[in-house]
Amino acid sequence: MPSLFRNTKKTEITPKSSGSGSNKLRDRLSKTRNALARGLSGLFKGAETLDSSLLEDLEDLLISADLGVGPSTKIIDHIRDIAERRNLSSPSDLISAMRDEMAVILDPCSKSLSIDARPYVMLVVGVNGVGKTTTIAKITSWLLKQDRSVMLAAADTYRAAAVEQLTRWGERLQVPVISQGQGADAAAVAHDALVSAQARSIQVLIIDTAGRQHTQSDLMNQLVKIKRVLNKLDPNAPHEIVQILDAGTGQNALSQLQHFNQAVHVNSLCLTKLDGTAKGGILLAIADKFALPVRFIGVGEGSDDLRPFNVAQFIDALLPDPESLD
Ligand SMILES: Nc1nc2c(ncn2[C@@H]2O[C@H](COP(=O)(O)OP(=O)(O)OP(=O)(O)O)[C@@H](O)[C@H]2O)c(=O)[nH]1
Ligand SMILES: [Mg+2]
Repeated sequence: MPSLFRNTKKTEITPKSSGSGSNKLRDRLSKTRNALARGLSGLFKGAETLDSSLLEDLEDLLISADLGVGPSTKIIDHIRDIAERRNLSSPSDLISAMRDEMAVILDPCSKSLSIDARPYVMLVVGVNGVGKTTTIAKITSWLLKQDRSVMLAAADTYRAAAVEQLTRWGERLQVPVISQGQGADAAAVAHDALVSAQARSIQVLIIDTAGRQHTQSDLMNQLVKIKRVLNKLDPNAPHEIVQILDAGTGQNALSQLQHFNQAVHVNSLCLTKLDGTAKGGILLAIADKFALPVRFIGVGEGSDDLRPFNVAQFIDALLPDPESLD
């Protein structure tokens, strides 16, 4: 094999910022990308050929970047497969091969939100502090921009502050919030909200729930009860159980999803806090294991810091520019 990686330039890790949507996403995902770029730069520097030891190091790098063993192995196998058939003449070829396999792994997650019922009921679940309530506000803001009518339900009755938080968002976004205050039966709140949304012909009802750990069986059963109560009012409700996962929790997100999925059968995901972590690669591990639609990704604390998940844009934001590695 000819010398491949001689004269490799230093990897550029500063994201370009022309202000376009995809470049803004690159800015927000810069922690993950910079970590990958540093690792790749270190690998390519001094490497002369694409040999098995370089591929092993690359696999280790991907695993340590939270992509997980499954996706990392698939990416390396794909690179090896291409290298057997044609010359991979530069790091940019290698990055392109990574990009292609990542797109295959993420493809099953690429199903955008489709509002095909009225009211379309979204039950939002997840462990404590992952960004459920903030994501509900962001989704509401996004839906309002699509001229959808939205109602919120404060079924996190665990803490008074939780009801207040959602009510404040409702006021700010000017959407109705159904609540019964702290200590109320969460399923009763969900029930009243759906009755009200049906009566007012609201397009989307989003139900906030308390953060919970899978070990809290009473709280996990509460989710089952909410689901059952909604189902009695509308056999198709909830139309979507959305689990919110904090990207910063890395591999732990996988076990959170597994446990919630066992309890209530999760239909879709939102991955939050991608702006604050170098663990954004976890989305590949999630995709590989669960193949669930990822509706949105959260990239900040503001109500507009949400992006519908787009595979190509996400990979562009995650990987360093191939040109910067030539
Ligand atoms: N940087 C960043 N912060 C976020 C994002 N999403 C949520 N947060 C922050 O995460 C913190 C927790 O968010 P909440 O929406 O209250 O989380 P929660 O899951 O509703 O929390 P509980 O109801 O207590 O379980 C807040 O400070 C949010 O501003 C995000 O995408 N990026
Ligand atoms: Mg909350």
